[in-house]
Amino acid sequence: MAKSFHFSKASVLVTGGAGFIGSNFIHHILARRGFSGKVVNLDKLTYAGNPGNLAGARKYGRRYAFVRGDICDPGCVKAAMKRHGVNCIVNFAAESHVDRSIHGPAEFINTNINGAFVLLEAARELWKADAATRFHHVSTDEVYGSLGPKGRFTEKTPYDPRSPYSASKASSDHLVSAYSHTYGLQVTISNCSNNYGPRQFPEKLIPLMILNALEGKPLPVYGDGKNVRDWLYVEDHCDAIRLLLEKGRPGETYNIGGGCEKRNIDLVKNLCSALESLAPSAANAALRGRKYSELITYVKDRPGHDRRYAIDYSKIHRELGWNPAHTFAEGLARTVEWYLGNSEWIANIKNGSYRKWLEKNYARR
Ligand code: NAD
Ligand code: TDX
Repeated sequence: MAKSFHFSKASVLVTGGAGFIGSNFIHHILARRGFSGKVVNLDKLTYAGNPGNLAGARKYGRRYAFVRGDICDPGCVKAAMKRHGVNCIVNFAAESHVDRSIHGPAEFINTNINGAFVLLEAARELWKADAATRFHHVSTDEVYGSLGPKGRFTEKTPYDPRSPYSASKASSDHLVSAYSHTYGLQVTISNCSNNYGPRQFPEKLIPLMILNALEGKPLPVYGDGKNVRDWLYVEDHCDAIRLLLEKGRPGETYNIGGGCEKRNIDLVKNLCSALESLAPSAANAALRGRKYSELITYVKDRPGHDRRYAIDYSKIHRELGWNPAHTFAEGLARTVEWYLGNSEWIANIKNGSYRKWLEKNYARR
């Protein structure tokens, strides 16, 4: 008799679990009552992967394992799957920063497209032995392109990616979808809007602005600052992915969003206000008497900068009852508090000491 898939007991291969969303997802599911399965974190530890993001996961003993490896390496992927009896793959691993994709697209093509292909092939092999094997692909709203002043992206919006990053994510989405149609692999895809929260690498808008503000450095706003993003607290994204793994319909795509559209300039001003209440500029010597908002500096625009993103998440709400649980004000305050309380994490990134630790502990074989 064919096996059925139960996420609560699964052996889950999480790729890219040392990054921002992947690490939050691992903490989220391991801490959840009702999840008795196991997590295997397969991460290459690029500049964006930080083993410190999983500090605390050791307490789960044999229910958590880390494998340093590349999703583009079929041998490594298959060995990790076999060793840990994997029957569920959640693919977070990616090159994720749009600006980097503009300056150097090659690694985006490699990891985001070829890496997804390697994972799908490995999953197809597992699927021959266990047809219930599940594959969830984590993707972005950027595959849909740019919106005018009205409307929101639905799951039926045609793909129109505009940056090397979004084009590579769109390609991987198509591959995942093709493996469902062609081979009957049990896949789900989620396309999510901009995340923010603890452990985000300080190249992305919110953590970059927090760190610059605390050091009294300029807060660089691209172009006219009127580009709009739809912001979602990372914990809400993790909760949505878990629900999709528990109850999502295989073969389907689900949009996930915050229902929280903000112009970049307004967001940066909100952030300056949050910082004023949690770490007043008057008490920060680096500010030399200035308010955080006085650091805002308009700079040259990002090439091909998408104007507006907004997500219609009514499908996941209707089918699975999901809603974002955090308001933007709550999420932003928690985020600022996290960065204020984790100066060692920040210092390790700035001085690169975690890379030395990483090379010592995870030397390539
Ligand atoms: P991130 O850059 O913080 O983390 C990416 C992780 O992937 C890192 O730990 C890195 O070491 C790992 N990685 C990179 N290349 C690898 C490879 N070849 N093999 C194995 N591991 C590799 O990214 P993030 O912001 O956490 O995004 C995670 C996923 O979510 C990505 O697929 C991204 O496209 C998607 N997404 C992100 C957002 C967002 O706002 N950050 C929104 C929607 C979707
Ligand atoms: O210094 C900055 N100044 C600025 O004005 C930076 C880093 C960004 N911006 C703008 C560009 C965007 O309009 O802020 C907005 C957000 O920028 P990013 O944080 O770089 O995110 P974005 O390009 O929107 O992409 C993010 O959301 C979708 C993630 O990086 C992607 O991985 C995800 O798919």
